[in-house]
Order: sequence, then structure tokens, then C-alpha cells
Amino acid sequence: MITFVRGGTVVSPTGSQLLDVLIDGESIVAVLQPGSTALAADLTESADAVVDASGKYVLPGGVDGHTHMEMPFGGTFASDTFETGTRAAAWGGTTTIVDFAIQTPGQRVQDTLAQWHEKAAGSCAIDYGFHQIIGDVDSDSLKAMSELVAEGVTSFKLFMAYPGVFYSDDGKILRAMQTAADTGALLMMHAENGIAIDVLIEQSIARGDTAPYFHGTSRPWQLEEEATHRAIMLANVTGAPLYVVHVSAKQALEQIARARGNGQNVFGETCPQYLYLSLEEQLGAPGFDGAKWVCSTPLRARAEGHQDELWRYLRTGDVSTVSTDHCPFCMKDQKELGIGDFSKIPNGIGSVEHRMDLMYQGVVSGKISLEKWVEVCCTTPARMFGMYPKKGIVSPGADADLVIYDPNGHTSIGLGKTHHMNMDYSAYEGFEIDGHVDTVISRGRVIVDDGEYRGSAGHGRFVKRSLAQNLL
Ligand code: DUC
Ligand code: ZN
Ligand code: ZN
Repeated sequence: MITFVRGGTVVSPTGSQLLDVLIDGESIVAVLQPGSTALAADLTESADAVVDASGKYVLPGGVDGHTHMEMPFGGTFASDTFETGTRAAAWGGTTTIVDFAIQTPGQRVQDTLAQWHEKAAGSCAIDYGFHQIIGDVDSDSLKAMSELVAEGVTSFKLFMAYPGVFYSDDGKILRAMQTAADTGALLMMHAENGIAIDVLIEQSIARGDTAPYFHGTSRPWQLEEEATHRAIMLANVTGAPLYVVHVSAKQALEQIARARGNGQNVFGETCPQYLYLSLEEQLGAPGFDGAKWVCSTPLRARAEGHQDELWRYLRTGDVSTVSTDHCPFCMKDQKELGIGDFSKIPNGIGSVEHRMDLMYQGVVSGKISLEKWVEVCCTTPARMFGMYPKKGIVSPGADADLVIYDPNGHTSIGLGKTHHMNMDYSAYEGFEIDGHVDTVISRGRVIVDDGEYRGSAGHGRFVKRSLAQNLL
């Protein structure tokens, strides 16, 4: 099957250019100067399908490097399955996700990865890979880390938060980082001081400060900055490359920027919720409504200026990627578990469907360039997680994962309008986007076509990843 994508502006981190794209089967085989009109006319005649991209952007499919489909957490499960979550991702122009297999104490790492493979296989609309959460660092799990690298699972998340659940102390972190340094794997860190946070939570509840707002105040930025600094120092001692997930505090980013300035392999990830939403407006919503936005790290105070700094660090490159940390829970029966006690609200926000749009709005408002949009949402996540150049670039030899994005289109975000995630609310209700995902192609197959879904569960394949490709 030959598909010819004609007349669009192909966007990459290094520039934007009018180019035609030729797809044969699952791969891009050529990008052509539109000046070659005879050839273009010929291809328009002979191709099995022609996609008219005139006046639109042609992007590499979005790569969301941080999602949690069906994640068991907070006494329930994230409400999107691999089927519903990857379908929603496709609607929003994301063609690859990297989800997290989870090991907790008492489980063999390999068994948990096998469980996640089982959940995802045959269910996904788009391609997917796995990171592995190590919830119990011991000699078996350290050995498993080395084995998993050979299986294409090349990144491992540890937690400095959640004592008694996922938490690793500094000694365990050091050992896991030594293994990461030996194997070349990427060490991902949830950097919040969970021991101190648990004391603040206990004190808050005892005072009667039980509303969702106090989720934010019991996880202050100082405890994100401190943990980020500690993780950087431990990584420095061991030589492990470090990727700090879901950074929300500007002070944590200062730590990351400083380490990068010193030449250390440290990378920051942020998420749309930290760029747009705040402690005052969302977590502080009346009644129990703030529960919709309970996630960790928490939304920060707008008045403290975190958002502007996060956008700035995107421009400077010290925030390397924007992922969603898609971890959806419905209000009914899920978030409601925390009525009267915010600490029982399952932590997470769902937005896998909206990342490309929300970040495009940053282009419209002049916060980032068009090329930076593609860099942080597509190309750098592909390189960070060892999938480049199959993913993350419009180039011959790459998988034909493409998004045709209409800068003259419009997207209204809200429950009854564009929302395909399995959630009974939208974290971005009422957001208006000056652009629209028109067509989405996954490995040569059109899966979203002008408001029509044409994908299928099981089209998505497991991506065996190599080591990070963007180390300093
Ligand atoms: N950290 C995540 O990365 N996702 C969900 C919850 C959390 O704490
Ligand atoms: Zn986390
Ligand atoms: Zn997460």
C-alpha cells in the first residue's frame, strides 16, 4: 500500500519545510521537495491513497513517554485500559506510549513485566513500550534490571515518595543507580521526600484540613527540590543517567539545570497540568471538586511563578520532554474514595488525548516555537527512550507514524466534545485550542481521519527499545 501525503509543512526540531511524504507499507520511504511536480503528479495518480495536507503541518506521531493504563493504585485501578487509553491517545495525535510495568515488594520483576505484556498485547491501537517500576530493590530485582535491558525495557522508575508502597531509601537508590550505570539504562525518579510528606499529611488530616487543596500544601516545593537535588547527587556518585519525572516546582528545575550545566546526564520531564493548572484554581475548587486535579507531584501555586519558569525551561532545553503522566480516575467511586480525607484520593490526572493540542496552544501563545513543540512531544521522547529514528521524526526509514495538524482548525476540550478517555470528567473542561488533529497515521495505516476513528485494538505493537540516545 502506497500512501502519498501531499502539500504539507513537515515540522522537525530543526525546522519546518514544505515537503511531500511517501509511505510504502509501514514506513516512510521518501520526503520530496514539492518542486518535483512531475513526480508528485505521478505519485498522486499511482498511490493507493493520497492525503492532502495543504495548509497543514505534518508531524511525527506524538510520543508520550509516561502513561499508566489500568494501573493499580490508591485502592483502585486507573480507569483507562490499554484499549481505551491508546484509542484516546490516537484521537489526540499520539502514536506511541511508554507505560509502566510495576513491581512491588514480594513480586518478581520479570513476572510483573509479563503481566503488563499480557494486558497490552492485542489491546492497543498504537505502538507501546514499557518502563519498569522497581518497588523493591534487592539482589533479584537488580539482576532483573540487567536482564530487562536485553528485552527492550531500558528505563527503570524508582520512588522517593510513598513509604510502604513504592518507596526506596537512599541506599536502595544508590544500588539501582549503580546497576543503571553498569548497563547504560536510564534511571527515572519520582523526586519528592515521601518521609517528610507523610508527616505533613498526617498533621494536616489531624488539624481537620482534609479537602483536596491540602493535598497540595502537604507536598511543598521544598520537598520536591530537596529530593531532586538528592537524586542528582546520588546519580553523580554513580554515573547513572537520571530522568526526573513530572517536575512541577521551578526550584527542582533549577537543580536540574545546574546539573546539566555541569555536564551531568540529568533530564527533566514536565506535564501539561503543571504548565496550565494551579493549586489555587483547580485544587482549590469548591467542595470536593479539587479532587479531579489531585496528582503527584502536585499542582503548584500560580502566585509562586512556577508555570512561567517551566515554559522558560522548555525553551532553554532544561525540560527535555512533555509527557502526560496519564493516570485517569473517575470522580464516581474512584476520586470519591477520598471524600473527607484527601490522602485517600487516587493520585492522577488523565490527559493522554490532549497533550499535543495543549502544547500546540503554547505555540499559538508564543511560549514555544513550532519546532520546540515537536521536539518535546515527539523527537526527544523517542531519543530519550531509545526509539529513534523509527519514531519521532519524519524521515526515510522511519515508521510511518504521522499527524496532519490543522493550524486553522479548532478544538474545544470537554467531556461531550472531544473526549474519548474513560473518565467521567475532563481536567481541561472549557479549554479552547486554536488547532486540530485532522489525520493520524500509525505505521502506514490511517487510524483517525477527519473526525472518524479507523483504528483497531491490536494494531499497536510492543516496541523493543534501545538505550537512551541523547546522553551528553
Ligand atoms: N507518580 C506517577 O508518576 N504517576 C502516578 C502517581 C505518581 O505518584
Ligand atoms: Zn511519580
Ligand atoms: Zn506516572
